[in-house]
Amino acid sequence: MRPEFELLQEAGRLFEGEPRLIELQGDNERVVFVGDTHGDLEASERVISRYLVPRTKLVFLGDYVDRGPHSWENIIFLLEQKLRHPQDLFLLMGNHESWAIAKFSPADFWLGLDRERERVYAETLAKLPLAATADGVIALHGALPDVAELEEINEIEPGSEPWRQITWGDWADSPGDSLGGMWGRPQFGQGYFERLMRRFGKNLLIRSHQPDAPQEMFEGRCLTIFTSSAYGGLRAARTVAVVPLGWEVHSAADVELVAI
Ligand SMILES: [Mn+2]
Repeated sequence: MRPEFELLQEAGRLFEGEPRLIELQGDNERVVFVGDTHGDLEASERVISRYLVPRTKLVFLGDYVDRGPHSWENIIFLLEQKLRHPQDLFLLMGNHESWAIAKFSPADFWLGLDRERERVYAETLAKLPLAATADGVIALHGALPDVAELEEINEIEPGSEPWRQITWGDWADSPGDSLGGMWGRPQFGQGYFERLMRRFGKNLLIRSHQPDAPQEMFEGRCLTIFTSSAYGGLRAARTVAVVPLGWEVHSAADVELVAI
């Protein structure tokens, strides 16, 4: 048990030193975005072995635990990789990492922990960054936060409305702005999407979270990917999005989707 707590403590310190908005620039060739892995350890291992290479950054879009059979192994593996390669790999927060803020279901990973481990995991994962950006791309778990400017993502407090929009937000392939939503999952339409993307000066949103969403919405500018076999059915294919850096990405057409 001791090494597990040390790993969590060390990872927590690392996340405290990261901004909530990760800005990827500089001498990088590409960014690889990874959708929900949800207890699919094999998916995470494959991504790391293929893409943890020079001049490539890796961004995981959240939801590492619950649903799949290897939640514990998956989150431990990812935290170890993060500690070993802190500048090359980034772990964003999904709704399944926010147990400290609000309870949800299914939560097989969280409900299987004893009190002390539940507390330490919840506190550690509540420190994760919320979004990443590179050139024309913004990436996060669910929907865009209604903040005045991109940099304000750094000030978002877990539990606030913008936090809920990022970690729990859904998109509907329809016009309209804020469409309500149910069970704490706010839902947004194209009007909201266009308004926020213009405000942030971004062209393409890459996100995960919503298994019933079309892979592309809003003229290919909202791309939803999954990297877990845990959903089964239509979402069983494990896909990552490879985004070239150094030129302006306009839509999903500029992104390479790779099955892993
Ligand atoms: Mn999710």
